[in-house]
Amino acid sequence: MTGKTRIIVHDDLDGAAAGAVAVLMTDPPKEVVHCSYDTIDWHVTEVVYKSSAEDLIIIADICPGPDAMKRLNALPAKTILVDHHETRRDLVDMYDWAVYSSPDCGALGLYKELTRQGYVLFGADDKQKSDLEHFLSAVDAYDTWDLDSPDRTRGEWLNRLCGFFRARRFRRIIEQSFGSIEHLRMSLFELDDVILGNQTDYAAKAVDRVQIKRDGEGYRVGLVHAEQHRSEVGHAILGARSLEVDYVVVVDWMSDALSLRSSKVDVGKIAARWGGGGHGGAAGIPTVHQGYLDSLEDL
Ligand SMILES: [Mn+2]
Repeated sequence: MTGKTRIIVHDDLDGAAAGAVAVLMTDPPKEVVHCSYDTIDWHVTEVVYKSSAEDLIIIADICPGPDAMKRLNALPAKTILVDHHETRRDLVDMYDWAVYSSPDCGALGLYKELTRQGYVLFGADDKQKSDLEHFLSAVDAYDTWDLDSPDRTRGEWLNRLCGFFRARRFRRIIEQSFGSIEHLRMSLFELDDVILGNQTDYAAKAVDRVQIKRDGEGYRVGLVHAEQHRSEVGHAILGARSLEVDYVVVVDWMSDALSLRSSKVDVGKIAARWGGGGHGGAAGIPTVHQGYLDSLEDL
């Protein structure tokens, strides 16, 4: 009887990608756990308890603490750990089944290590293999802050996608598509429900952190930083009666933009004065105009 592949990965984009790599390159049956540093030792303890000598244990983009590493080392089951986090490098270096993959991210490091050990992408054609490699390169550019990489923008987009889907569901999408960009674009259509739910939560949280300012013309301004759902955030703040703002400014440093929204004041005119434009109710200043932000006074 053959054993089970037990996979433990970090619960972020790199971990989800590493989980997909592990699933695509190993034999069934498989079990995948996504975890954080708070829960990794607990999950490893459980795997240690449940595993048999025939199992293959794969841990990637995260490393458990010293006691859990000792317990893994004492197991008869084959274990492969790949991590790139500097903080646990000494621990990783203590065991010959553990690989410190930096400068490669966890997922790319795992892909290279499994390949080195003779594992293959089972049943994948050339396009699927190259899709996965391109996908891993984008994950790597994002996760290791490689700002010069041509894949960096794609990596940022993948990270947002992973945030919407959550790591487990995103991993499954990668397993089905080998990270193909066409398929990932299609997956956006499945996102409506997830996004609508997330937007509402996100906008409600933005209301809690809004700062009230006064602009040069004496208007009461609700200022908030938000990288997503700018319109929903704007509407939520305008609708919050207790804030009584004349207009809202959503600052998005990711895209260097200020979004202005109002139902009382002509924000198009205000934006135009600072090099932007738009309509009475919705306007934008296309690059973050420090002059405008500096002109605001605390209330
Ligand atoms: Mn990572």
